[in-house]
Amino acid sequence: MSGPYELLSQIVTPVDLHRFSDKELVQVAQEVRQAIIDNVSETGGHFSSNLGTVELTVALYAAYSLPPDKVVWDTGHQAYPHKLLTGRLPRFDTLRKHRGISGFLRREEHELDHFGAGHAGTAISAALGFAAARDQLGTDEKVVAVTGDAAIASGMSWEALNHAGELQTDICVVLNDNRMSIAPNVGALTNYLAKLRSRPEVQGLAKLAKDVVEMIPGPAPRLAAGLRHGVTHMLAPEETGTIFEEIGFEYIGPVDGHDLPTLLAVFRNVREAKVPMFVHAITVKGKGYEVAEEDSRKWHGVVPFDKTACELPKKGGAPAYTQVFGEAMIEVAAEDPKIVAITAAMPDGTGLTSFAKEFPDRYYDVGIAEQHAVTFAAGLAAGGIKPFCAIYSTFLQRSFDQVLHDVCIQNLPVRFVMDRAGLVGDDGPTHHGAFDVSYLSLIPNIALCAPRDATELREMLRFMAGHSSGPIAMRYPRGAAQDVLPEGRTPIRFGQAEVLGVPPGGGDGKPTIAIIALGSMVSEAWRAAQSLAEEGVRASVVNARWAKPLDAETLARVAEECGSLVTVEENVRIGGFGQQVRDALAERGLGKVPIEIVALPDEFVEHGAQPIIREECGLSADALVRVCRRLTAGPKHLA
Ligand SMILES: Cc1ncc(C[n+]2csc(CCOP(=O)(O)OP(=O)(O)O)c2C)c(N)n1
Repeated sequence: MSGPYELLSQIVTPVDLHRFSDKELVQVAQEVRQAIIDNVSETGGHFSSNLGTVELTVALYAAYSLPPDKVVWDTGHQAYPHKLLTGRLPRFDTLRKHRGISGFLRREEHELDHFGAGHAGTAISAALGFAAARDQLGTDEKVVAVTGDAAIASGMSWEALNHAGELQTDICVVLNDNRMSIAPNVGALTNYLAKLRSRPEVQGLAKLAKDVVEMIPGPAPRLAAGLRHGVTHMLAPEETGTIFEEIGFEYIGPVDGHDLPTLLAVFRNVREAKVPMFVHAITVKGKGYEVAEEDSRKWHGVVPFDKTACELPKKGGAPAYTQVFGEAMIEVAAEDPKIVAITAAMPDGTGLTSFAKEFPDRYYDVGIAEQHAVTFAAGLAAGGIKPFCAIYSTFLQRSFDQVLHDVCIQNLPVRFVMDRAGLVGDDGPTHHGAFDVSYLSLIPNIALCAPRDATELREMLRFMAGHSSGPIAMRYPRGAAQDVLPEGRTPIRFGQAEVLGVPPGGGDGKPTIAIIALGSMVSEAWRAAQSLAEEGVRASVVNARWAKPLDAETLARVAEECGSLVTVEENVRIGGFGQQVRDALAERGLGKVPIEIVALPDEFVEHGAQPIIREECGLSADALVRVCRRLTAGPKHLA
């Protein structure tokens, strides 16, 4: 078959690569790159990270035998070449779409997705687990972990390297070093890697490895010994010991991660080694698509774009919560010099990029180190500073013990700001912020609020700045933050809900049902109440504002007045807002008031466009209308 993917379309599984000559593998790489450009420009997805791993993946998969060998990808946002080399070309146009293939690796999606991820820093631990399992079972397959220069700086990666150095088992760690996280990479380790890249004696090594390999016909296990004992040491015995060698790895590199012949030579030999190997590959994010090479940050994750014009569509519409937070942060910080902001490698994602420019000395990017970010914030708070720790809901899961043990037990006034709380859409289950109401509400001392719109976000942030009696967190969703509700607002007070009442047009008389909504769901509740009003059902809407402490007094009053309640939240039901409302009412003797809890199910919600998956979970105005109709049609326990 000829055509744009002449060779790639013949590859169903990576061992098919063994049939191709090294020259043909260069063509395979070109086709993989083209398939990424062709498809991601249609579907959106991670772009620059995947263009950077094309040659690395082709070389690895041609040199190793998958299966039975195993490759574990860190995070998975750079594993589209892996998907394309494992027979998923025909479905690649469904990438990240509802019921299509995932943007990350998933064990249930493919047998060669050996280990699923989405959060960074897990690959070396998981790969070491596979290697130890192999040793336990007495088999002899090879195990490789591929990790990025930002992911490798995370605590877990170092815990795993430390362990691997001691186990001295057969494992290969490939460092995909492109000097970039999403934004430019940070931290002392980054500076160290830069030093490694620039050492002239080390730069010669890859070439030496290649030259020697080329002199040996056929597979070259003999060279493995040379590599194992460090070509490095052969060349410059004293100066070239790297930190990776010091902790028990044989270090190979740096190698040009786009030079396929060199990569093939290196991996074919590394595969023969039986001790921990560390291959340092230098890559370029966005490789082969000029604008993405020039600005890989902008092209990290993209929406569909015009691949010929090489342009991303202009952003329009209402500002996102992220942007509103970023602006509000600058406002509150301008008024209080004690305010500082912390991000864990997500300056753009959290909206702190402008803050960083405005207050460079009051801004900390700690890298992919959410656990450290939280305890660092605890230290800052204990030292008399007002830290705002901006971490996505899903990534704060990493820091549960730091929130509990370092912040909350000591009642330290750390301010947590959780973007992407709720269903995020195309990134799927690893990224949905589905749990924070549950995992934070169960911790004593912390307060948790959720704004209903942009204006309320600003007001809550200001409230948080002035709240110094203990830890406090705010959650808000991915997406636009327009103000959609009626004019008029009540000021933010600690632990107090806002009763919005029945929308205009609902007629006179007492409401017969109340919808108690948290944060992102307030606008849906309001829309539902508007529809119900048209049908003559008077539904009162309460903007809960606080998941903790609950405004039990107001909720009890509303329950008595309306006689039935629906709670709605973008968090799992178990341990969530609704269950707490039900408990609070029961404690006040109102356990018989009919109450329906609308929340995320006790399962991992799949990826797909936000409106589609919200609707599937019943988190939409239409779904709320149906629930309210059912409840108001049923018998009443309270008049
Ligand atoms: C625990 C965690 N924090 C933050 C992120 C968000 N994130 C996704 S990719 C990425 C950068 C990864 O950089 P690197 O490991 O160098 O890989 P590259 O993108 O450069 O290939 C970040 C911060 C994440 N996925 N997981």
